[in-house]
Amino acid sequence: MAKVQQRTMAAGTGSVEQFDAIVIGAGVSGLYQLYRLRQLGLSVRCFEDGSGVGGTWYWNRYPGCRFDSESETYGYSWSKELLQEWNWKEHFSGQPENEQYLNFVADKFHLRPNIQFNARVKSVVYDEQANRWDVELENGQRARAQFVVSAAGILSARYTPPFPGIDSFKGQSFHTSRWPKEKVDFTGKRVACIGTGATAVQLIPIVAKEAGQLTVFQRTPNYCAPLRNGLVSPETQNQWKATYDTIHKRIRETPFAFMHDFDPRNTFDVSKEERLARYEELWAQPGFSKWLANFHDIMTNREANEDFAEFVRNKIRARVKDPVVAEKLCPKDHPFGSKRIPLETEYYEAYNQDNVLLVDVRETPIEAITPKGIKTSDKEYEFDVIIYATGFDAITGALTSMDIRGEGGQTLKDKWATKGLSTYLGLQTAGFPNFFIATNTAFCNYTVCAEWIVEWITDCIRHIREKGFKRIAPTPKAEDAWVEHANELASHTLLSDAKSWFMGSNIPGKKRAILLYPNAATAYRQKCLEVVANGYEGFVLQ
Ligand code: NA7
Repeated sequence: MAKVQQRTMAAGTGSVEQFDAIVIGAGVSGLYQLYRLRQLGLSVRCFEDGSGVGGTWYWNRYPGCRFDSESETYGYSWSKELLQEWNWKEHFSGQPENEQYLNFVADKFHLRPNIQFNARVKSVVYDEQANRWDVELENGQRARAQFVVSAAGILSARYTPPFPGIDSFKGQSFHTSRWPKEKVDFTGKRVACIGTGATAVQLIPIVAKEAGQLTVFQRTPNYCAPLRNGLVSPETQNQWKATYDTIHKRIRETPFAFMHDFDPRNTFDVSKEERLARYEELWAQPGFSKWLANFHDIMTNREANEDFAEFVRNKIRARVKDPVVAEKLCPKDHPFGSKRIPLETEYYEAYNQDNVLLVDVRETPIEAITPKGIKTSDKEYEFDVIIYATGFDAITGALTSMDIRGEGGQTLKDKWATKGLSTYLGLQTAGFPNFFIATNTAFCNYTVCAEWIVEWITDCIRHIREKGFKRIAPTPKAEDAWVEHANELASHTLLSDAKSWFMGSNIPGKKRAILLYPNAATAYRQKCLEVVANGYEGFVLQ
């Protein structure tokens, strides 16, 4: 049974609720973390900024938002009952259904009583004497706990470029990750979309069908590959339900926790004809197979990568009628897969519509947002709606947007401003004892690694309590070695050849370093388990 929570009065500051643990965020990681900590017998409060559960699947309501992971691999694997009770409608499930799923989970496991909604965390401050974290919400409410787990997400701090005049626009404007709950009606409207990342690629074909005129402002074209979504037949649904054990076994063995595994051959081990046949075969398959089931040197050998990149460019050229537009849509300045591959449905066909215009902002940069629309170096475009599909301050942004202060009053923001993202295993950062990060920072099908991470943190907290320890934090030496190891691995891949959120280089001024552990998820998990087997090697337990 969870301990009864207590309230105390901190001198002159009003009521402070006391918990064993506080979880920040009620998305995929946060909901499971709450469930596991409660199961452990801890008193837990989850603070969630939104008015409902879902995290990414709560905030990103833009048209077309959906999984790029196969639905049967994205759902939680930790409850056999849940696996049998939930039916996925589509092979790559859409946002409304994903939000419903996470609501279903919250209800089924009675998680809501432990969640406070509309509760944005402002600060998280460590009291060294008491070994407790003081958490304060934007509304001034305060709570205190021995453990804090941030499940605030890797892609939740939105990024809007600071265009001059951005607040002067008289029409409607939306960032894709803060999309309104009410339907936005584009009928007959003049709409702008800034950005052509994975989000925009999902949104553009849908808005193009509705809007009077859609103008896409593109800085960097992406290698977009066909998603090949479809409805799940009752037979397939039943087959998944009968074989979830096999599905989960498989995704725990593949490098990135998808159903796909690399072809063990090198690209140039096979003849040109055979290679092309293999590319076509991959292209015809749904999901990330084109990336993650390709020849295994695709992300390490520049010529191999270029061979497939040109194949993708030819696919784009074949679909876009105007050769000038087609060429603008062909990426040439970064290797295939060095940025996240957007998966698309009728994306390239949108550019064949008379009401869709592509503006290359490398040729004519955006100079300002004006009351009427967008001014580039070439002309002023007038709009009724501007959509910012401009991405996120990934991984670090959700954490540095809170005032998190550890030992000696050091802020996480300052620590990472000078060092860049610095953690040990992505799970903790030195100087912030009992502060855990429950977000998946491996290259991994999100839920799969999030489950591992939540389970690792839960076991760690259990260990601390059972063995009579009070706190855990990594040593600076172990953390530095981990960061160096991750960057060393990245240097052997083509990942650093692109400006992307993987490298933090999508945000002006952000320190450039690999933000996701660039190794197989299986290797990441193995390392985390080894650390435990070696008595929490690299951590100090006191
Ligand atoms: P991304 O992939 O970071 O894409 C953001 C887009 O916004 C990208 O095309 C950027 O161009 C563009 N952008 C950003 N700043 C500007 C300025 N100043 N001018 C013009 N264009 C700009 O974010 P998404 O939301 O699409 O996807 C994020 C992840 O969510 C995705 O990888 C999935 O994992 C889910 P750039 O490429 O930087 O030239």
